[in-house]
Amino acid sequence: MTALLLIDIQNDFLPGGSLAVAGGNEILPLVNQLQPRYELVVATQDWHPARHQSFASQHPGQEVFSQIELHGLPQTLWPDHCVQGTTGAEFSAELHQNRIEAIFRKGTSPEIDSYSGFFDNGHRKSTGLADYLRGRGVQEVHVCGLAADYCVFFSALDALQEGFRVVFLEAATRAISAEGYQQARQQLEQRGARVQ
Ligand code: VGL
Ligand code: ZN
Repeated sequence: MTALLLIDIQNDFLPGGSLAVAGGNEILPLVNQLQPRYELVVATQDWHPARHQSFASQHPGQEVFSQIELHGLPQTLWPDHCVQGTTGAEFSAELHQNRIEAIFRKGTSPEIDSYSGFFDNGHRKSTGLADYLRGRGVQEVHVCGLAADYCVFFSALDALQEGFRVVFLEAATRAISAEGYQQARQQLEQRGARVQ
């Protein structure tokens, strides 16, 4: 069976949010239209503690979007976003949520970022998503949401590595960087994902 994964469709990634992805709101009608076509719909939610180390605000003297090394991993420093319990962390009010059977939260450990819905960026801790999908008999996942070049990309990459067939629903994502997205798309296709 095939599951639809809704990646991080949260207010902070939508226009008006603190880490807004240009045109992010444009995916909502399509995402809502797609949901009834799948037997299983699962969502991920970026869910950071207030002083998460991926926030530039936690590194005095460092600028937003600059790159540092954090505990041995490359880390982009983001504006504060998707802080647990805030409006920015909530799913868009426009997103139909009635068909979402499970929500996997990520980015909850303050010292490590988590772009993928499956693992943190160091592949140290699993969210349980892969086992959940296997338990539901899922063999193929279709991914959409925000942002195409970060969380949707890394979720798709991990899904491939976990042995799922992967379809990247291009029209139902938007990217932070166009160049970043071209690279991501190429890598996904090289590793066997279908882009449609
Ligand atoms: C994301 C940057 C930081 C995303 C999450 O959902 O793509 N990007 N945290
Ligand atoms: Zn984040």
